[in-house]
Amino acid sequence: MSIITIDFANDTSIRPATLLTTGRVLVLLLYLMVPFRLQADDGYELWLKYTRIADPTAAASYRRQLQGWRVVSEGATAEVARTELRRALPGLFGKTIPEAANGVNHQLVIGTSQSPLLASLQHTVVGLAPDGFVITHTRIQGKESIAIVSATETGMLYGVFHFLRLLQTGQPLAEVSSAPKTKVRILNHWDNLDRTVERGYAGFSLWDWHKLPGYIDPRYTDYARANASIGINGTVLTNVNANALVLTPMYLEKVKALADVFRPYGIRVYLTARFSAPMELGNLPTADPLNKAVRAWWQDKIREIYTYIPDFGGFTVKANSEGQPGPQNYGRTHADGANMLAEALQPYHGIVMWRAFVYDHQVPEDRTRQAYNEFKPLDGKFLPNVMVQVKNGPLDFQPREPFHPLFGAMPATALLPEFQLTQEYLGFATHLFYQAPLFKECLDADTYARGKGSPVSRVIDGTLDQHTLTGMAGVANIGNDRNWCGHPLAQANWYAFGRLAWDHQLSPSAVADEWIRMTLHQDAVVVQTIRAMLLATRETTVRYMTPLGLHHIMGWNHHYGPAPWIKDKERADWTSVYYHRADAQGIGFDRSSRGSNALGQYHPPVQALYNDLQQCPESYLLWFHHVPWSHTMRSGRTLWDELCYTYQQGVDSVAWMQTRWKTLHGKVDDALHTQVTALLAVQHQEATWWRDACLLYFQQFSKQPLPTGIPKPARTLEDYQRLEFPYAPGIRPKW
Ligand code: GCW
Repeated sequence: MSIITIDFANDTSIRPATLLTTGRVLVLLLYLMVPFRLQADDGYELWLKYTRIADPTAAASYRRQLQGWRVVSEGATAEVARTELRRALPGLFGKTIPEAANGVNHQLVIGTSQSPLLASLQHTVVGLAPDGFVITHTRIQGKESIAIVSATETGMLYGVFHFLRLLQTGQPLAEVSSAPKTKVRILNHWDNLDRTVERGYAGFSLWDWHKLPGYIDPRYTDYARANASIGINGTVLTNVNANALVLTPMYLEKVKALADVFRPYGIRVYLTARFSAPMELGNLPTADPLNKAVRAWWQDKIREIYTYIPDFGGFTVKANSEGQPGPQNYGRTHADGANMLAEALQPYHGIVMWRAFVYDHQVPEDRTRQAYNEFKPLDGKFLPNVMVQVKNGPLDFQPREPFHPLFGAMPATALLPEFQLTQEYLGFATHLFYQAPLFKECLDADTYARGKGSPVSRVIDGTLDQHTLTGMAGVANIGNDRNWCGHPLAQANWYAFGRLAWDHQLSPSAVADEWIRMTLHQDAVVVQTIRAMLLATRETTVRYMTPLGLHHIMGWNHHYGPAPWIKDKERADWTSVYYHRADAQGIGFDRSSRGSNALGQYHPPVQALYNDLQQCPESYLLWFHHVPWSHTMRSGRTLWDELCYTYQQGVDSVAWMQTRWKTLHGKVDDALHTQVTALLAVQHQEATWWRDACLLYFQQFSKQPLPTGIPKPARTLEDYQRLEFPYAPGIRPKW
């Protein structure tokens, strides 16, 4: 819908009396239009749209409890809270709720527990984890009140966002006490200084380095609001494949400008540290972490950074991985490297997030075993302000991987799990893939590190081994696309990451529900339909891309589309044949005790679960076993037939999603409907492509026909093999 505005004031043919009446009519018209959207939903507002509460009974009940509101703390964060409420409440209720400085009956009072007015509530926040908050019904100065209170300003802001979420999702304004289960809830941006984004599918980087610090894009504030609303409190601005230039004064000025924007939202800024920076920027002959001059260089550099950004969070480091420099270049260990930086950061309370994503093609060892081999012996050797950052699985963000064996293997080390919100291996920003079920599968997996009931979630929230430095990292799926994440529904992954980093016990379904209600629609049928679609996406994609435990069979380098035929490259561990090992006998990577024994890196009950081919859950079958084509599956079908049917099921599920989405025509925003319809069609096409290309390729080994019901592929295997995508997104342009 578009509205035409007429500039009455400049139209001299309209007499003042008419002007008044016409003006009033226009105001009235605009007022009547408030509940409806004035323009197509372009996704920019994310889950902070604050559309009018649809259920009049709920709205009336909320209104009775909200005759006025006030924020009784002062400071930048309190001001942020006020601004958010001024934006949100009129949107939700269609009219302003007065700010009542002196208090009214049925008021909302917001502040920290240090505010004199909330002093009587101090005890309610004692013992809550930092930045936890309470929402409680109480009397303040004799007036019926709902109080939002926290020991910290950031916690107070989180409480405000939580309260708004209750209104947005139609929940009762009951008592709440909520505190984050992890401490460092952080996004990793793989953003380069030239604004390309490694594995980014939502446009270019948000950070407009060239215009910073002079021009502060208002979008930085909206980014901070969105993060704060879901409890994210840190952001690593730069790619882990790092560029040392970001540590120079010219860039630190720019980083400072961003940090200044984010600070009132409780968000700290972090950078990636290129290990060879002392050579590149400091002209030193070495970057050896035990070298005195190198250590002094980092100390000076870190001191300098803190003069710009007094609350700088610290560094993420990718070292000795995929060509990045690191301590091993000098015969030192990862602990030597991490500790050198940690020691220099320690006086400022900064931390080091040292990535465990390391593997070396010179090492004749199953790639999935290498990180454990490298890091397990270093357990207990890292300084207390180091976290070892471990990808959710032992390979690389595949549609399905078992949990990383380092979870549960380094009790003396703070482990930071890394998830990839950007969909490098999950259909880019074209496929609908709601990742909360993937995150949860990893978080809920039992490591058995201290016997049954030792899930990854308890390793990373510190409760299993009594760590206080805890967290969760997500590789951001954010770019400068108007809707932030490329696919209009991919914002759900950003949202779900934040919510689960705050509370890993939330269910993917509940999180989806919240996101849909806040972002798309409040109607029960719409919510149910979209939620069912979102929850199906993970399994669907696994089926049409990498069923039954297959992995890493995607396009070369850009990782777009199927390419199980990739072989004979400079690194075997970057090819597909290395992973699927299809031959005349069967398919799959034997990681059992008879094979690479990657399973041996897990605790015995986990080994027992997967080691026996007959017992192994079929979702991990080809991850852990090389299985004969004729193997009988639980369905009674042979492995070959099962593989074919599973690919087919994947394609069929996308078709099912298309029919579900069709039912929403006219119910959700038109532009959104059209866009998602088109993307689902692409997803269906690409799912079909995956099925056909993979089955044709594997058929060369199984030498069996496609079973009944599996359509004949539209093209030949050679056709699929010839496809090239020179400008697929997400890789650095070559110039
Ligand atoms: O998934 C792989 C990507 C690389 C990435 C690397 C990593 C940033 O293909 O692009 O590099 O992982 O996690 O370091």
